[in-house]
Amino acid sequence: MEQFKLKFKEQADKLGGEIKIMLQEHGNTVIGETTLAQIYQGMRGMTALVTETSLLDAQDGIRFKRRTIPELRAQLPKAKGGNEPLPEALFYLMLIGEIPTDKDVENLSAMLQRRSHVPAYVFDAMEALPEETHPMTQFVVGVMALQNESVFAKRYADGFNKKDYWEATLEDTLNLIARLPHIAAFVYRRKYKGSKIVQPDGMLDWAANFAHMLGYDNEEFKELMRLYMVIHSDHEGGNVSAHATHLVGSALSDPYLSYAAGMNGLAGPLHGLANQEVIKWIFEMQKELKTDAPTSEQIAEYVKKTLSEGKVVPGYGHAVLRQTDPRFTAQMEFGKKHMPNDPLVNTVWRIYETVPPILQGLGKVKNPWPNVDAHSGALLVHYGMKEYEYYTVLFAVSRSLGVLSSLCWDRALGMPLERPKSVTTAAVKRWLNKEVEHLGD
Ligand code: HAX
Repeated sequence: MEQFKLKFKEQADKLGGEIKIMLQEHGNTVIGETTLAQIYQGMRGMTALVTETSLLDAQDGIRFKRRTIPELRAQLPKAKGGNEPLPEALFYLMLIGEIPTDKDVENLSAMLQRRSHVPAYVFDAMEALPEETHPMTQFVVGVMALQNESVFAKRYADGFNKKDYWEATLEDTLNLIARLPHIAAFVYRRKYKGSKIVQPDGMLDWAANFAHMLGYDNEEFKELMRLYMVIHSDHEGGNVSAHATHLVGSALSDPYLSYAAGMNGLAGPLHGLANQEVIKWIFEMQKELKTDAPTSEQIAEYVKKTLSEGKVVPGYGHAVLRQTDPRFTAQMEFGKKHMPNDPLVNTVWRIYETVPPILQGLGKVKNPWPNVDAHSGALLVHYGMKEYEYYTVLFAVSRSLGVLSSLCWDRALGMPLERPKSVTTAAVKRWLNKEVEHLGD
């Protein structure tokens, strides 16, 4: 068995043993209360899941093994001549729990390269869709077609020992992560570049090869892809894409089925699709105001109009964060370094000065600050990628690193089927009226 797999198994066995003892000693310890409002209002603030890959703090943002985004940018290995962290290194950190050496990352990149072949029937399945089909739908159809290759599904059908679930899940995870950039690049080249497919370059790291297959060989764009793939990878377990992947995986649906489910959630405008909505909204503002550099006053007016039409300001707000998202800040730093005078990027920064006080003034928005999606599109447009409907596919490729790592942990730790209790409003009323002793009776 590959060294990487053995290392993961070692970590998982160690943690599994610790959890067993912890549950023996503290299994009945109460961790909090649940309010009626919480079950009606999206379960905000309810601790109900265990996710090993990352932990979100409302003020400091996401941490991976206790490391913040700025720390990851400083500590994770880089490509030769590059300054941004390699996503393979973060994947290693999420599974093995330590910062890999340059050699570890090289081995992992090579392992992904070896697994990256996508069978022709997958592209045929995507080709069967009308070209105007949304890129996220095309992408998920590609993933679903590839499910035929699932090692987990095959071994389960043959009847395998539950002790081996983790290995088949990791096998599928590595294969899927290796192949996703090909599927994603195919969607882009098919829909926007007359189906002129760019062949992979086996000498490049995972993110740079993805940039290359998309048709962007600019070194700066490759750096952007490395950063992009790192910062979008994971955001603890309760967000829609991570939670959906985990939930579907808990039925022992294989990693292809589980990841596809998560990505269907990512394709919602309140989640990952917000990145396309942000740029669409800015383009529409520029068109309406007949300028590509709107002033703060003009932006403020436009924001108020958006709100008056009963719409949200895309890229702002968060269910957990209560500060500017460090993933926004990382992209702002990238912009300041590589394109400080770009008009669209400057507009994003002017929006950042303008929107928070307006949202604060509404008195109901819990977090008026920008999230990751407020910035990403402007950086992509700078390098020529203006096809904003495609942006969520980039997010999806990155998110595979986090949600699939989590799935490996789920199976290695023997996580069971997820099945919370639900109630009807009639049952709630009966309970409030003291007609029954327990909620749900
Ligand atoms: N613009 C206008 N109103 C907003 C708002 C925004 N950006 N953010 C929140 N609100 C409103 C909510 O719609 C809600 O209004 P109602 O009570 O009238 O329904 C109220 O403020 C309270 O919401 P909240 O508690 O602050 O926020 P939620 O936890 O319910 O929702 C969302 C979090 C991210 C969904 C929300 O802030 C939003 O819709 N933002 C815009 C879309 C967006 O950027 N999504 C991407 C989020 C990050 C992510 O997952 N990326 O993938």
